[in-house]
Amino acid sequence: MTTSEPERTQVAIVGAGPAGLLLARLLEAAGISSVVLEARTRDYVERRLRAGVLEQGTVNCLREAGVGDRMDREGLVHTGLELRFEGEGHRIPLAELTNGPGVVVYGQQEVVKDLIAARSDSGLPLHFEVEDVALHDLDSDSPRVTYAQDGEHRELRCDFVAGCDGFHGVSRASVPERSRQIYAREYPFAWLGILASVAPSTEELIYAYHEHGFALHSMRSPTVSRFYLQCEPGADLADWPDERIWEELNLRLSGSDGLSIHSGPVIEKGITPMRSFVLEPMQHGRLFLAGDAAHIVPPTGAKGMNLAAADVQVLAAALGDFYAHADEAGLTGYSDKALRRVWRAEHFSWWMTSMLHRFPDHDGFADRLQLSQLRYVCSSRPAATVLAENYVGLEVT
Ligand code: RFL
Ligand code: PHB
Repeated sequence: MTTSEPERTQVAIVGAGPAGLLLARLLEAAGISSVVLEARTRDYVERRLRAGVLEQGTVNCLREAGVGDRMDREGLVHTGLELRFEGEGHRIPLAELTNGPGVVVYGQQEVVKDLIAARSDSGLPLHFEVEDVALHDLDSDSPRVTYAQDGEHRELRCDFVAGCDGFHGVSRASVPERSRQIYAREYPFAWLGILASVAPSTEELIYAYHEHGFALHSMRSPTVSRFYLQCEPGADLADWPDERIWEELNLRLSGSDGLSIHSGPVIEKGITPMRSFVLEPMQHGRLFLAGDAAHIVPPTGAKGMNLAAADVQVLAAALGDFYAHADEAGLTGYSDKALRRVWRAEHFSWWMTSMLHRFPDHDGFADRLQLSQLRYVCSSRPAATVLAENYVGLEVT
């Protein structure tokens, strides 16, 4: 393999998910150079089906970054959501309870497509299909990232490395064990998710608690629906033919109001493990971790992508202060500031997950506690407001 001349940039960004791409865009606006390195192909990254709910803070950030036009045209504004239990739906009026606009349902891969298109229009470096990414000299003022591309060894010299490479990336592993703490929980269930080309059977998202387990009805457009079912952690897709999925969705989501789920061709199917995970601090020397590289939440609170966007807003502002005013306070405080929001989201996501899923040790006592909690959230305005303000996204101080 040949070795090319080292490349130089201010911030090396590892990973082109929402965290890495949005950081690159925010740095571009601040006049800070960056190179983004991504292990997968552009096509793979643009098709990877994941989150769907954007908090207002994320929506505003995408707009201000000049990548909100298609989201504003195609995103679905939701002013409420439904909690369903004992076969009855209960609406939580998110917008009314928070005096705000609610949330926007717009697929993560659409956000990613918009950010990649903007990066490519600006003609700035974003390298796909890089291999063997390794981080070096993170304790010095001039860290390096080495990688391989197109049969060549390459080296990227920089001032800072942003580790935005998700839960399975290399950045987190570059933080020495002695310098970090990990806080984690595995949940004893997983989510089976499908995307189907069928009109949604509801206008707003439905989160359902049912004796067979949790179910969620979400959507992507007037003709595409997204559903999730709680399943065994080691579930095999082969045991979940489409008919079984539709049957189970109908069972868990239907009720006395006559709601029934329209079925249609399943475009995609996958199983997602459920875990909570936080690494502290989110920094080591000149390496700053953001998004899933530093933390995971179970998807019940719809928080993962929003946290990734919040992290990089804090990081971009801190890097802006460093380059514009030689002010390091933002970088020094990055981890503490980001972690305050992370832990709020960790708690909310754990709470939603605990309230809505069936646990293996489920008994009559647990059932009555869960139902009582659900009834309380749906009947007390202050309790509903707790759910609503966390769901649409809090100002965390
Ligand atoms: P990503 O999206 O995983 O991107 C990381 C990128 O890094 C690349 N990479 C590498 N690149 C170079 N070198 C390496 N060694 C590399 N290793 C990895 C990867 O290929 C990838 O492109 O992390 P990021 O940017 O931090 O974004 C986080 C979000 O993707 C994630 O939190 C959300 O999808 C979570 N999530 C949800 N979040 C929400 O805000 N709202 C939701 O409604 C929501 N629903 C969900 C979700 C996640 C789900 N799954 C599948 C886990 C629903 C589901 C089912
Ligand atoms: C989704 O539409 O994919 C989605 C919505 C809400 C969640 C999780 C995922 O809590």
